[in-house]
Amino acid sequence: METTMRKPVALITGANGEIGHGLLEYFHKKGDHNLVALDLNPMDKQLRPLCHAWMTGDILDDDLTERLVTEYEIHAIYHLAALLSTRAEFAPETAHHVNVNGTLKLIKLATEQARWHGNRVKFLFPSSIAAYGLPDVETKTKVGRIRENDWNFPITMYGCNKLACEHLGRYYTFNYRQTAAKWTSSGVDFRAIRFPGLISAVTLPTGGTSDFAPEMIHAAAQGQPYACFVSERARIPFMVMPDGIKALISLAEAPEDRLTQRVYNVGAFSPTAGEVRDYVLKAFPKADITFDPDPARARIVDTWPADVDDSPARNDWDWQPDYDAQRAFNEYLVPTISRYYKEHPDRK
Ligand code: AKB
Repeated sequence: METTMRKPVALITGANGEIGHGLLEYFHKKGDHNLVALDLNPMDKQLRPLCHAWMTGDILDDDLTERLVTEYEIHAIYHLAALLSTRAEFAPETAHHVNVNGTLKLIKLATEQARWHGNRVKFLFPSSIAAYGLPDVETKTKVGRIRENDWNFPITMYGCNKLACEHLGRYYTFNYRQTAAKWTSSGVDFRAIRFPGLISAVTLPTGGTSDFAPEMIHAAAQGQPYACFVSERARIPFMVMPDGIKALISLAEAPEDRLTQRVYNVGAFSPTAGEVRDYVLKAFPKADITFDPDPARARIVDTWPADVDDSPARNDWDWQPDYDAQRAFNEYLVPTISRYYKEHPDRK
């Protein structure tokens, strides 16, 4: 007998990216395979067995999302697809279209899904420290760790997009169609994390401005020279990918009545680019690392905070990173990257 039931799943967009890799591996280890992965490019062959299904296409393509909802009942969305900060500056309007209109479209899809199946749809959104904009390095140094509602004056299109999406998520969660005669919730339960620069031992980011740290480490592990595009003194917060995944999952699983806000900072460690170089040299003493700042990218990094105050995340959902800088390098980055390039000499 043919069934008209649709399969309940979680949707991951941008699933081929850095966070997508980590998230799919996390769910696989947990034994949860009810995932549909969506990406602009065909899914990485190694990730395909980790999900129930994968689709190739643009989140803005209506035919694709129509096809998606005819086959699946969506209960959670991890919306990772985005154009990162440096790439977005090359095509700001396209970035707005993908980053904001794409997110709005998926939030709307979440409201429709909630109406269909009667349950709220969790919408997990990776926001970024790019949502901040400090006016100059002097102020950045003086204010130190900053809270979510301070310094929300991004200078990049990507930062503007992230901030806009945070507001849209909050609006749909609390105020959607607030003037209706009989108000009902949109059914969307939006939650966002303002990620620092993320560093993975197995993937490299593309098009970001915090990319200098992962690029420096991966270049050293491959025995390649690296010219860093910010100065030695540039400081922003970073986090290794296992902590990034932990943060996303902890926020997704947090009881809603404990959430005092919908957008959270998370911190781990906050080195200067020079300190990242020192950690890399300790592990790879022959690494050839120089500094050749690119004025535009260096300026962007100078507007991002030196560190973040993540006390709301610590209080509301017990956030605590597993890795400080020392442990990140000694126990995760160096051993995993070294093993990775030994096992995948073709990726060099
Ligand atoms: C970028 O550099 O664009 C991202 C970010 C900090 O959100 N890694």
